[in-house]
Amino acid sequence: MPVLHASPTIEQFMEGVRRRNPGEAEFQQAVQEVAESIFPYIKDKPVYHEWEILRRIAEPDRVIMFRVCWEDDKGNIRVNRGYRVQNNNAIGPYKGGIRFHPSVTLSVLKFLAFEQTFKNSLTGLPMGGGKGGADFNPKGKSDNEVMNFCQSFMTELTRHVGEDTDVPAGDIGVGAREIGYMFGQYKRLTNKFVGVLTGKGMEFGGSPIRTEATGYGAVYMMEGMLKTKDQRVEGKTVAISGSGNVATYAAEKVLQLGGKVLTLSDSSGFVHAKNGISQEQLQWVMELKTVRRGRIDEAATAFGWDFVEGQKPWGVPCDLALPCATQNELDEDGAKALVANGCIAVAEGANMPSTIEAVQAFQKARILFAPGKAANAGGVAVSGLEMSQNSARITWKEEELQQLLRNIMQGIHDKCEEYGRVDDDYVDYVNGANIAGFVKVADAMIAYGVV
Ligand code: NDP
Ligand code: 2IT
Repeated sequence: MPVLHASPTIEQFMEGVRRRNPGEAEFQQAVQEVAESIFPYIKDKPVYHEWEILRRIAEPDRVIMFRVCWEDDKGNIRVNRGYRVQNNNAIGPYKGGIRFHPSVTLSVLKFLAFEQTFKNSLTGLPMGGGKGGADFNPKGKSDNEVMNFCQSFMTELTRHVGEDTDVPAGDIGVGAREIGYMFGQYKRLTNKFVGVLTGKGMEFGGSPIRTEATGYGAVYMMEGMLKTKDQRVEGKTVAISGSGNVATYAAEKVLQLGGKVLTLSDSSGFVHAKNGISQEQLQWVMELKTVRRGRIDEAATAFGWDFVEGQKPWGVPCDLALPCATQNELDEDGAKALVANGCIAVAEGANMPSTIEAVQAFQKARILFAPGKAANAGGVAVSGLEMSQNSARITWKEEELQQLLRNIMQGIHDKCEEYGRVDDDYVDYVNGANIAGFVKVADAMIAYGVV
């Protein structure tokens, strides 16, 4: 049985993390943010120190790295690097998305798998944390090239995943098309039709509202936060970054609730619609991004919006902000600009879009701020419900899933409030999410002993 030795300080703990994971800036950042919540919480709970719980969660169960060879349309052999990080399966099979983007590194996927462990715990569903991907750039590739890549990627991944082992889904650069190709390859190689992936098409085991769930869920989280201040989304101006799955469905929910969406972005810059974006215009952007795979400035040209090249939207005055593109896209200057312009609430649709300094700026200003692991958990939550439906070989009605998503987001909000309330006026949702996510995983790990 473990003995109580001197507990490390947070600095000593982080020094160890940095030594063991050199050069992995994103991973170190994600661990530090969580450690800053957990260390004060477990100060008077020695059992978590004795069992080295945080040290163990911050060491992935395993990391799989592999070569992905494929042939492009000109007959050239191309080589990419694929990964699956299986971080922790204390409370359920590994679960988390697959990202295809040239910026994918081991550090990025380790940070995402670590975050996913806490996020999945927060949903209340039985899912562990994992993440995978490749440094493959889908931009400019033909459908045939994307299919070749997905099939080759899945040929290796098939050995490591399974409906009770590890269940991947989409993320940046991986949507319905890629999930279809990967599911087809898994089925072909194993001769099994099982729920090994989520985010599938409705014809082959997908769940109603999985596509909308992350963006809608982020806005439900925002609603819950605003409610604590007797405020609503209706009538508020909203700055959103990104124009992919999360950003566009977050925008749709804002419109449904009577808010005004001022901005969207992609990696080339942001568009500013001074009078707000309409549902028809949003639909056009969705088609631009998922079918024609064009650039966001085309929307500015089509609708007479401003296009600001190479910039983020955080200088645009707004009441609410939803960063929904990628990690570290909102820095200290962006956060200060939002606060100075009167922004009252930020909910992260993306994973870790705010730098540590940006989060500190929001906390210092005591505005409402929900971290990604709470605010964007609606996507993986509906993925969890897709797994349940696949196991039972049934499909639930859309209205049921809509209600379940709302309930789960409400539950996440309430857990964050329970663990994160500082005083009558302020909830620290970062502490709340980290601690609430940690406790369930930690208690399961203690039950298993030293494994
Ligand atoms: P998409 O691929 O659908 O969209 C990504 C968007 O972000 C695009 O607008 C893209 O622009 C932009 N973007 C991506 N990388 C960068 C970059 N390095 N710099 C600037 N802009 C960038 O992905 P999702 O909408 O699915 O994911 C967005 C975020 O949400 C990610 O952080 C993801 O991890 C997170 N998330 C996603 C969930 C899901 O269910 N899909 C669930 C929970 C979180 P461009 O078109 O130019 O590449
Ligand atoms: O970051 C995330 O939560 C996702 N990309 C979704 C994961 C999932 O398994 O649905």
